Amino acid sequence: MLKIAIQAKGRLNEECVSLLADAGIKASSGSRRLISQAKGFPMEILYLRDDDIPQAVAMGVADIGIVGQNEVAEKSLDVEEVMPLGFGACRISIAVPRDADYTGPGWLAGRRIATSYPVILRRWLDEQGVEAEIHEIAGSVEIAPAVGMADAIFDIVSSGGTLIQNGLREVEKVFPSEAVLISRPDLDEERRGELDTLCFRFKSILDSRGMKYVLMNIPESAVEAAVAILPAMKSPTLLPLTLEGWYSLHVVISEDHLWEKIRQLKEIGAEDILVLALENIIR
Ligand code: PRT
Ligand code: ZN
Repeated sequence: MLKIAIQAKGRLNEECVSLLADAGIKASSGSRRLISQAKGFPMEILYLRDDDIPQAVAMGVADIGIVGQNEVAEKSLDVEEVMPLGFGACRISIAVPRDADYTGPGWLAGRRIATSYPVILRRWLDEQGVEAEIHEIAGSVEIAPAVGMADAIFDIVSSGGTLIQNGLREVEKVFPSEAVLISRPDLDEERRGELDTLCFRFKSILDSRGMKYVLMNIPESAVEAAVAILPAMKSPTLLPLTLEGWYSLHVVISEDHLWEKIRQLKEIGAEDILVLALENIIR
């Protein structure tokens, strides 16, 4: 049986619980218990602080985990990144006071940088050949420049709103991150098989995200033009209607292209277009 570690509460918790649920694995959400037995899959769920997840997996307390790539890189422990999960997107960036005369990484030389990610920062500064003073602080990094504790910060940015509120400007996007499935490297055969099953389910869920199932009625004369407009996994499905000379055409379309494709399809004579949600794509 696999033991998975997920964040107990915080930004990643809800998406972890819903990804597991979409994969047929029911976890008790918002549970205050440290550990719970999942329904629908041979799995135990361990609820931890995100900072502790890489270590729990490296030590074998959990077999697998879901955590931000930022935490995986910062802890630099012996865990495998199995697959990115498409949520929790952010970046770790250097930010300086809005009106600082920042000219490039060299500006940081000899200056003080506040961060909760000293390992990733040190690695980047070394790559840049810059020597700076790293001040490790646990929280509220963004207020450090205003209170005179630092000249710059190295912190997580998502919308950038927090930086603006604190009079800071993002100047270097150093480390892009998203939530990732990690595994201990020494899984036995049984658990590796269970992990493969889990990955298969996750992949089919991620593949279907942002996709719509579209059906329409189309006259025979427009079929060729419709096929040329539509991207499809193999080719669109075409079914004859009982009405002579008309077909029902089915296709999966990415949300990004949906409205443009619909406009083109209407132009060539498609009617009664239905757009449906898609839950899984099993390839
Ligand atoms: O209690 P625990 O230790 O588990 O939680 P935590 O408080 O350490 O982590 P949490 O829940 O804040 O974040 C968990 C993970 O979510 C992080 O490790 C990242 O991988 C990811 N993530 C994605 C983020 C953000 N987006 C994010 N915006 N983590 C933090 N932030 C912070 C950011 O530092 C800023 O202060 O949110 C604030 C708002 O960001 P803006 O740019 O949108 O204003
Ligand atoms: Zn944390």
